Amino acid sequence: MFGELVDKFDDIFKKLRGAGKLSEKNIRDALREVRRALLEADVNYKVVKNFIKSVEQDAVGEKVLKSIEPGQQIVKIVHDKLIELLGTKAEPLAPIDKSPTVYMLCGLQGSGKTTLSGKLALQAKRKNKKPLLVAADTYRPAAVKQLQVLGKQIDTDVFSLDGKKPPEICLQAKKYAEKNFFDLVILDTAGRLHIDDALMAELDEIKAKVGPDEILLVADSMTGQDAVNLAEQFHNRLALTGVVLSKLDGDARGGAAISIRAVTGCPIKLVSIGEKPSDLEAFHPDRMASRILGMGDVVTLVEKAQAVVDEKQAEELAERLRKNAFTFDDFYDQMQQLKKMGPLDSLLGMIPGVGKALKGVQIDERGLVRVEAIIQSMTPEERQNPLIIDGSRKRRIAAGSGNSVQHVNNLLKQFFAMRKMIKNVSKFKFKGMPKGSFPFQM
Ligand SMILES: Nc1nc2c(ncn2[C@@H]2O[C@H](COP(=O)(O)OP(=O)(O)O)[C@@H](O)[C@H]2O)c(=O)[nH]1
Ligand SMILES: [Mg+2]
Repeated sequence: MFGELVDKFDDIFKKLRGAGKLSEKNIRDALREVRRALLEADVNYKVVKNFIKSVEQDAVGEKVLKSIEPGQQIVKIVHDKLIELLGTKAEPLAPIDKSPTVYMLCGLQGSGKTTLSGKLALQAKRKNKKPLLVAADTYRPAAVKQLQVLGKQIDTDVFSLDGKKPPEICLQAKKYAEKNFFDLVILDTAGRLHIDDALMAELDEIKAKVGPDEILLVADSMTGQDAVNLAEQFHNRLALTGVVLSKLDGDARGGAAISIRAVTGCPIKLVSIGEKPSDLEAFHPDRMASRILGMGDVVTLVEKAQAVVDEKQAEELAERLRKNAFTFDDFYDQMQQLKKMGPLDSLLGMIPGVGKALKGVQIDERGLVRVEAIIQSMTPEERQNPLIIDGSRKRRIAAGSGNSVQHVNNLLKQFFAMRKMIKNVSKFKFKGMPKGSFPFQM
């Protein structure tokens, strides 16, 4: 996320921190670099201008210059101002407390509306709410089918009506949800290639007929300033309740994320960080500012872990670790939990300093697939007691998983080394997070 911008901030801050004594000129030079970095990240130029002005007001003064660590002070000022720019505090979605609550999604074609529908449905299910997906895109031939496939994948009902216009479909869906005790209705509306009046009129009509609790614009963060302009136009016409930035996992430069709130006044509520139904995060201005400034985001990482790690399971695992009874079954479970947390590189990027260290390194998720295949080719007995795996068992496992004996050997070696290491650290409380075990070098 925001790779280049993060790097530039890192360089600028390193210079500031290293300077010891700062002069007003040092500071102005640094701010000029900040300005350039933001512009190159495609942040709206007016937003940049105001941002630099407000940082400058606080940064160039006796108080900062005479402080013990002026460089650190300036980093803090930039951080604080960036949080302000991003919206200060997180704005959660409207609670799912009606029968039904309605979320309406809109945006251009390909921005990620349908994908987001699935993510929101999954999130609702995890809170024990019953969601209904509504196929309100009747223009693209395969759109209804796409939603039905997605619905099946996450085990969620999909509402569709042949031969009706989207506003009517949405209204009927809401009635259906009322009657059948759904908690949340998610309207997956049609997009267009560009904003046009017919689209806006249709969205207006849906809004008037259904009275949604949330009107969310899905904006593709890869499109930079176009996303900002789009958000402005949608907001003027529909009075959005929030923006969802999609595809933030890609090589978006950050311009959309940093400008949208300031330009439109509309809060960013969620960010979409991948194609899988679980790749969704709440937007927290403070955490996002930390990530942009290369400070990592440990809070989100811990939350992700908590969402997928079963507390009781973690306790049991800790107990087994203390007794040195860690098996390949445990190992496999840990891998599955890690996978549920999201794409590996986006997780690593949240650890302070790691994002930078891994720059340019392609994380090879295929290594994980190989490890999985090898473990799956073991018998239950071998998984429980890996010490019995001798030469002929190794050859069988290698053949069964489509790997070489060398690969099996590597995994066993790493497993035993890890078990030993875990035993040494298990006097500390083990919280269910895989420690030092990933990624594998295979
Ligand atoms: N990498 C990435 N791809 C996404 C994300 N959201 C959607 N996509 C992909 O973008 C494409 C268009 O998404 P879709 O939901 O069909 O867009 P819609 O036309 O707005 O409904 C699909 O290939 C999705 O898999 C995201 O957050 N990250
Ligand atoms: Mg769609």
